[in-house]
Order: sequence, then C-alpha cells, then structure tokens
Amino acid sequence: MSSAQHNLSETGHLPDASRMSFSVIISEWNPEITEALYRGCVETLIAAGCTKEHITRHDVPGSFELPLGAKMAVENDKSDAVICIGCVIQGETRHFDFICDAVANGIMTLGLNSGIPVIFGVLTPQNQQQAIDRAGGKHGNKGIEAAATAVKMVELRRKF
Ligand code: DLZ
Repeated sequence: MSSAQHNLSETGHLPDASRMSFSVIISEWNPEITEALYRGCVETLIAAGCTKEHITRHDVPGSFELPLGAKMAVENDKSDAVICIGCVIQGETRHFDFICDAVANGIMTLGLNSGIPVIFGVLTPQNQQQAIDRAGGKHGNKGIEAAATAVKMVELRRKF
C-alpha cells in the first residue's frame, strides 16, 4: 500500500514512551519539508509520553550523511532508537537513485548490526508537491509515522 492510500499520521495506540530516549538525525536539504517532518516526529514522541530532555537532535548536511550521523548517535547518545529524517526530491539525473539506495541500505545495515532501531523517516518524492502532501499535507506526516515506528520498535526490543 502506498502513502496515497494510507494516511501517514494514523498511528493507532502507541506504547508508553515515558522511559524511552530518542536521537533524531535531520538532513539540512529541503528544510521546509524536513522541519515539518521533525515537528510531527517530536510532537508524536511527546504525546506518547517521552520528555523533551530525552529527545536529542543532530543535523547533517544532506540525506546521504544520515547513516553516518545515525551511527555516531548510536555510538555516543546511547538512545533507545535513532530516527533519520530527510527528503530527497527526484531530479533529472540518477543522483536521486544513488542517494536513496545508499541511505536506505545504510540505515537498514546500521539497525541490523547495532540491534538498535534505526528508523527510515525519509521522503523520496518525485516533486515538491508530493513532499508537501506527506509533510503534514493530505497524506499525513511521515515524521509522525517515523516516531510511532520508533516507539513500537523500542517496545518490541524490550519485550525480548
Ligand atoms: C546533492 C543533493 C541533491 C541534488 N539533492 C538532495 C536532496 O534532494 N535531498 C537531500 O537530502 N540531499 C540532497 N543532496 C545532498 C546529498 O544528500 C549529500 O549531502 C551530498 O551529495 C554530499 O555528500
């Protein structure tokens, strides 16, 4: 199912996050989109019970740098989960494909190798309007979805 059929802001009931901590890595590209994703993310963590003091933000230059920024956070912040936020808008060259593949693989690999949930809160739209629609627009907010995923994965890890 694509996000056109599923509203990204519909999280359902979330586990209590009052004793959880999160690092949020955010790309500086397309800031009007990524800041909206970040707001949705933080509001969702707080609504689930997390305190502001347990949310640590780190900025990276672009989405390509998200995996390394996340690795630094895993090694130094010792948070329960790391949430990566970015927006890569398709251009005229294959640059888009290289960045998206690298970021998705990097985030997945880091999560599998570290055992810490590392969440893919990255939009990969074809144009600006598709990004707006998923950053608090008609398809919801991917930052909310990323935060909800992080809380659920921390809960799952604790169960084991
Ligand atoms: C270079 C580039 C381009 C063209 N587009 C984006 C984008 O839409 N979103 C994004 O987050 N970053 C972009 N970047 C920057 C790369 O992610 C990266 O920061 C640079 O290639 C330097 O490694």
